[in-house]
Amino acid sequence: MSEVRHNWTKEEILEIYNKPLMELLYEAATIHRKSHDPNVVQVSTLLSIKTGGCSEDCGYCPQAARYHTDIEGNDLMSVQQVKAQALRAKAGGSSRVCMGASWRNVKDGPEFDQVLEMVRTINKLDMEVCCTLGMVTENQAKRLAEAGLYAYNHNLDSSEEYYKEVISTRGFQDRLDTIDNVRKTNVTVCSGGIIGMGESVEDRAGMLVALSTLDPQPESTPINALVAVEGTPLEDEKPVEIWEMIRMVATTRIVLPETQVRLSAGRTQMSREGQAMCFFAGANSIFAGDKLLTTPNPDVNEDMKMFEMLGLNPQKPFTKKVQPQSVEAKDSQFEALGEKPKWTRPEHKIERNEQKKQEALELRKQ
Ligand code: SAM
Ligand code: DTB
Ligand code: SF4
Repeated sequence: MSEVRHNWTKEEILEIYNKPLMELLYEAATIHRKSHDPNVVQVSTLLSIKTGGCSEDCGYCPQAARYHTDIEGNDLMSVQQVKAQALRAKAGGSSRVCMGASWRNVKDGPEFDQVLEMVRTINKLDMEVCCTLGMVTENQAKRLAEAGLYAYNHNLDSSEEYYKEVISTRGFQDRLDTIDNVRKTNVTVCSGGIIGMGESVEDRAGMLVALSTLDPQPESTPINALVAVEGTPLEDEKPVEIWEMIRMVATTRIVLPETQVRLSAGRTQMSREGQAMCFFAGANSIFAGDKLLTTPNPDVNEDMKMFEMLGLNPQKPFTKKVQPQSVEAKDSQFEALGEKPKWTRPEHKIERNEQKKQEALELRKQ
């Protein structure tokens, strides 16, 4: 086991990030081996259970209704559809299903009840269940836990400073508050961010300060490379260089030694060699399946060939933590409180988000 520190400074993290690469890799790989089997990689399958039409202005996101992207929107999937997809994912070697919804926050009501039923259904297939549904209250987090949720994904996305340059419709503190609410249950926390949004290396270090200060630290940390989607404010950002991804993964591994570092969005741009270096640097999880939420991901068969070539084995479900029990809806201890959300809406202006919204309005008039 490695010592877990919650007092990393930005300067210390920058020093790690900027080390000569061979030293950085050696240090990260050494720490990795203290807490993890270097030949085991956890495989999650993403499932977009409700797609597009989102009220938020996240500058990276093709699902924000205000931008003009050509994704296909969908209402909430049925429990049966979700079960069929989960069985497919299981057959393909995934130990976890991560259900994403294009919501700002969870609202009590029939749709949330349906999501709780999806959680029960997948847990009964003996797979780890993760949800990423936006902000949640303590009561909602408890209801998800009671249904058998294993993990909740809620990314900090960037440093607190750069967050304001990307999103104006919700605040960084709201993200921390949601993570806090999840922490009041036995659901594990999955939180990470995105690189390649035009942020500085200082911002990347700032995000890692915020993640490492969480006590306990997140059980899993996705590192996404921006998928620059046409029509979003970040459409023109340059692709992340593989070296930046490797440095970010290695630094995350050193600063969050026990977390499962997930190589997330952006793998279609990465060679096998590049991904192998990320695994060496401490990445030990991926999203598998030919689609992320709305954008492409490498083919599952190609991923399995890569695993074989590198001698990697998919992690068995519930290796890190025991399977939660699902309480049936009729036996639930909790009721929907119908709380009025207390989440903030800072609504400062972000020039490029405003511009893309205007362009979308013009395009819709045509
Ligand atoms: N609506 C919920 C929320 O924002 O928390 C859950 C779904 S949201 C799509 C989940 C995460 O996906 C975001 O926090 C962001 O980190 C990541 N993401 C979204 N679009 C992305 C993109 N174009 N490239 C990389 N990561 C992206
Ligand atoms: C995370 O950190 N990355 C995933 C998952 N958590 C929900 C989402 C990536 C989305 C990439 C863009 C898309 O496919 O829409
Ligand atoms: Fe909505 Fe989540 Fe996309 Fe932001 S990241 S626009 S909250 S779906």
